[in-house]
Amino acid sequence: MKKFKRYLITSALPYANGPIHIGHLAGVYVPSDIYTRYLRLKGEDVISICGSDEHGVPITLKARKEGITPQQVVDRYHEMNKKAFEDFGIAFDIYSRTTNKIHYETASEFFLKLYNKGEFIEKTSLQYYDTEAGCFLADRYIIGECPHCHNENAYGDQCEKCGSSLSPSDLINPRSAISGSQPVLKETLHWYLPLDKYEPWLKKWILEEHTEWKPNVYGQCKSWLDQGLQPRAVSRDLDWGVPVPLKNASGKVLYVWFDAPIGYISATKELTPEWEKYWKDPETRLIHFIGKDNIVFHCIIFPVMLKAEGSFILPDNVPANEFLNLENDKISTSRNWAVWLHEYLEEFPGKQDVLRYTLCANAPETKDNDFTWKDFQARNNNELVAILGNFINRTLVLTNNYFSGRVPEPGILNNPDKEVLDEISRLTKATGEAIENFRFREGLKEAMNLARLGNKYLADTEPWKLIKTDPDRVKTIINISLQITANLSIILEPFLPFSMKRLREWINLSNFTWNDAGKTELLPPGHQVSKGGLLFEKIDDETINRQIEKLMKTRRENETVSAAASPLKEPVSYEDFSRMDIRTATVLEAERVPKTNKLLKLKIDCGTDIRTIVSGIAEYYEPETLVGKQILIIANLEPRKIKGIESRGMILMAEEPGGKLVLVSPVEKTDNGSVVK
Ligand code: B3M
Ligand code: ZN
Repeated sequence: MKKFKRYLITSALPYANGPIHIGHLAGVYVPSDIYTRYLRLKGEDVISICGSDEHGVPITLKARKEGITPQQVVDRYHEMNKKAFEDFGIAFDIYSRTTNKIHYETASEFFLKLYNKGEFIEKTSLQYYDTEAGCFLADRYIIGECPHCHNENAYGDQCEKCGSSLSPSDLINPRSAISGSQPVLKETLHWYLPLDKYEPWLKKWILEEHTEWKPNVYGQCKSWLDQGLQPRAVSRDLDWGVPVPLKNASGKVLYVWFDAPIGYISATKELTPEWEKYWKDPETRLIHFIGKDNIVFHCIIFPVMLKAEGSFILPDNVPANEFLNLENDKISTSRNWAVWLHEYLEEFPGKQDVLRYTLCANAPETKDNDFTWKDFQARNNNELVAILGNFINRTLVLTNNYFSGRVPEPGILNNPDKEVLDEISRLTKATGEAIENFRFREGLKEAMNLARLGNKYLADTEPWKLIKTDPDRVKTIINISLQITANLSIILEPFLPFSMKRLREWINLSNFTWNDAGKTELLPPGHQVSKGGLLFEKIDDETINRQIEKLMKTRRENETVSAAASPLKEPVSYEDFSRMDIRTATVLEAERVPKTNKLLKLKIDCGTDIRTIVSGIAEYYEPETLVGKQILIIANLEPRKIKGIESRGMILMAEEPGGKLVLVSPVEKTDNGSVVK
C-alpha cells in the first residue's frame, strides 16, 4: 500500500436541524474517532474535520414551523451537537459550521473557479412557483396527493407514508407549503455540473483503481455508473444558503450538497494556515467517513467537483457504514424513535464508553444492524464488566496484595507463559491491522480477546493458590498480567478513551505510542501501580426496563398520532369561520325517527328559540339519555327536510378515527344561546 505523509479525516457534517442520536454515532463518528485516535497514537500527522451542515430546505422548513429564523435553528443545534460530540470524546480538531464567513467565501470561490473554467452548463427549466408568496418552491415545499398510496400530504420529493421517492410533477393537486395556493410552472435559470462528462474518468478511478473500497460503497458507485450519469443542478431558488456569486443570480443559492462538502475545506482553512498541505499535496491521504445515504455525494459528485477544480486531491477511501436500527425499527427523528446522546448522558452519566463499545461491537459495517437495550446491557455486564474490568481489577488487586503495588521481577518463563507473550504480540498486531482496514468491530474483538486471554491465564495459573507455596512463580504470573493490562490500555484507547485514560492513571503509564503495543516490558520491575477500582459497573434489569418502557411509550404515542390523523383541512380565514353561528343549547326531548336506524329527532332549547334538529346519532345514544344534556349546535345552517321533518341546524359531534360519533358539550354549564367563537 502507498505510504502517505499525512492524513485528512473528514466526518459527514450533520444537519443542524436536530440533535445527534446513536445512529449518527455508530454510522460515522465512532468509526472516524477510532481511526483518528489510532493514527494519532501512531504519531501520524492527522487532522480530523467536522462541523454543522447549516443549509438545506429541512432547516428552513423547521424554522417556518417553529416561527423562528433558520439562523436561530442552526445556532441552537450547532451548539448542542458540538457539545454532544465533545461529551462522547469524539476528538475532532475542529467542529466548524457552514454559516461561517470563511465558508461563504470558500464556497463562492470554488463555484466561480468552475464557472470561469466553463465547467457548468447554464440551463433554464420549468419549476413550480408560488405566485402568492412570490417565490419558487423547493421540492420539499410542494405538498400534494401521493400517486401511489393517495396520502394527501406527500412531499414533492418523497411520500413519507409509503416511502416512494417522487418528483413534484408526480403529485396530484400540488399545493404550496408556504401559502397553500396552487403553484404554477415558471422558467428559471440554473447551473449544472455535467457529471456525464466525467463518467469515463470516474469509471476508471473508482471501478479500476479503487477496488479496495468496501463492497457496499463500491457496489453503490458501480450501480450509479452503470445507470449512466446526468448533469446535476448545483443551484436552487431559495433565500437560505450561499448566494450564487454571479450578477444574474439574485434569489439563487448554491445547492446544499454543493456547498456542504466544500465545508470540509473551509473548516480546514479555519483550523490551520497550512490547510493547502492537507488538501493539495498528493502525499496526503484523504478519507471521508459517512453513512450510506451520502455515498453518491462523496464518491461521485464531490470528486467531480474536486477534479473539475483541478488543484485538490481526491479521497483515497470512503468507508461508509450502513444504518443502525433501534429495537427493530428504523431510527426516526420525526417519530422520536431514537436514543439521543444528550438524554443518554443524563441517564447514564459517565458511561460514554459503554455506548461507544456497544455501537462499535455491533456496528453496521456490512449490513444494517440493530441496537437493543438488552444487547447493550449484555455487552456491558458480560463483556466490559465480566471480562475487561474483572481482569484488570484482579491484576491490580493481586499486585497490591502481594507486592505492595510494585511490578514484580519475572522469573524463568515456562511454555504457557511464552505462549501468552506470543499472543500479546499477535493480538495487538491484529487489532491495528483491522483498524487500518476500517474493520473496527473486528479490531475491538481482537483487543477484547487480549483481556479474555488474561482472564484465562489467571484462571489457569491460579496465583492465589501458589502464593503460599511458590511465590517466585507468582511474580512471573503477575508481571505478565500487568504487561497484558498495559497493552490493553493502549490498544483499547481508540475504542474506550475515557476508561483507558483512567486505567493508565492507575498503572502510571504516560509515555507511550501505538508502536509500544505488543511489547512485554511496558511496566518495568519496581514500577508502582495503584489499586485501581472498578472500570465498569453492572447495569441492572430495572435500568434497562426503564429505557425499554420509554421507547414503548413513544411507540404508543406514535400509534395514537398516526391513527388519529385524518389529514388537516385547507386553512380558512377568520372571516369564513366567523360566519358560522355556533351556540350552546339544551336537549328538551329526544325520540327515534321511525323506520331509520341512525336518526334521532331532538327538541332543542337554543336560547333564541326552541327548534327541531334531526341528528344521525341514534347508533351511539339512547334518546332518553340525552334529555337535559347541554350540547353545541350550528344555529344558522340552512333548514333541511330529513324524512319529512324540517331540521333547523346541526348538532356538533366529534368523529373518532374508527368512525364513532361523540357529542360535544361545554365544559361548564352555560346559558343556552351563548355564542361559541
Ligand atoms: N448533512 C447529510 C446527512 O447528515 C449531510 C452530510 C453532509 S457531508 C458534506 O446525512
Ligand atoms: Zn405514498
